[in-house]
Amino acid sequence: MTVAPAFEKTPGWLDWHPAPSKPSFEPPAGAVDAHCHVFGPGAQFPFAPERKYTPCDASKDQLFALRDHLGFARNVIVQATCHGADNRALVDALEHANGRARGVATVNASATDAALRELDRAGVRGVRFNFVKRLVDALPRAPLLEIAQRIEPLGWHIVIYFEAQELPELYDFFASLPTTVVVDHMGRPDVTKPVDGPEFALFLKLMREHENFWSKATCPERLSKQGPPAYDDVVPFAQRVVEEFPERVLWGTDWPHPNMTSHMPDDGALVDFIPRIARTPTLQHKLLVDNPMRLYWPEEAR
Ligand code: 0GY
Repeated sequence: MTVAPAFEKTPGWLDWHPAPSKPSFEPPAGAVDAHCHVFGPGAQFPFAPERKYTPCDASKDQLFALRDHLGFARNVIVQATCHGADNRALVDALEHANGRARGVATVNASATDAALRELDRAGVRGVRFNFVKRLVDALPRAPLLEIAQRIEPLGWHIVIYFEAQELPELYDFFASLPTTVVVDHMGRPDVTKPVDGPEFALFLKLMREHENFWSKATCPERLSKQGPPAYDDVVPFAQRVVEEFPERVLWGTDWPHPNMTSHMPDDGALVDFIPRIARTPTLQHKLLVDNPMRLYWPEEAR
């Protein structure tokens, strides 16, 4: 007898890589994978009714096994839109991580102070505002500002996800945010455009003029038009961010790589991308250890 899965994943969705290679690059001791997700399992933690896609299941145990395989010590698990503002799968993963994971949640303005404190207790240290139109319906600004003001006293930060062509319209709103702000995937530049061109210049201006802004130098597999295995066209963009803002960059796998339909990256190869964008041991240590520890485990950071 076959048992129907609780949720049928979106057609064309690629399952995460079943056997990632062992990377040649050895991350420094204490390295943090600062952008990854857990999905479901859907039978235990149902996906949100308002979701724009249905992923494959990707459990906490699979994530922790990948962490160990790649040579990382900790994870920052980011709530993805398919779970909406239901953070139960995230909290479950944090509670079973033996202190080795922290989280970024999605919350509504209606969340009570007690609910925020409970997320904090579980290890949540930030909220994510997602502006990518294929992932979410448009978000009104007023409730986002209200959430920003509510999470500020907890010492949390805000993670923003948007695409480069939306930045001109969003710029002033972003600049008004009161906390540390972390930009996902370098603001998703169009890497067919010049790294010195006006589009990426606006993102660099945001980073230069607002010292509360950080960036993840992540997702070559999403941004590249040249594709695997080298993702060469992403290197100049990521190098620029890592070298100009060495104290304000993070790195992560993005496992299990939601919405990838072109190819499924080998997470080991993604780890081998790190020394191409952070070209010295000092830069690598900041990117993988010092910076994420300062943001997510400040009580342990030196
Ligand atoms: C990512 C990227 C994606 C998905 C989400 O929350 C999400 O659903 O962030 C994407 O499809 O680009 O960072 O996980």
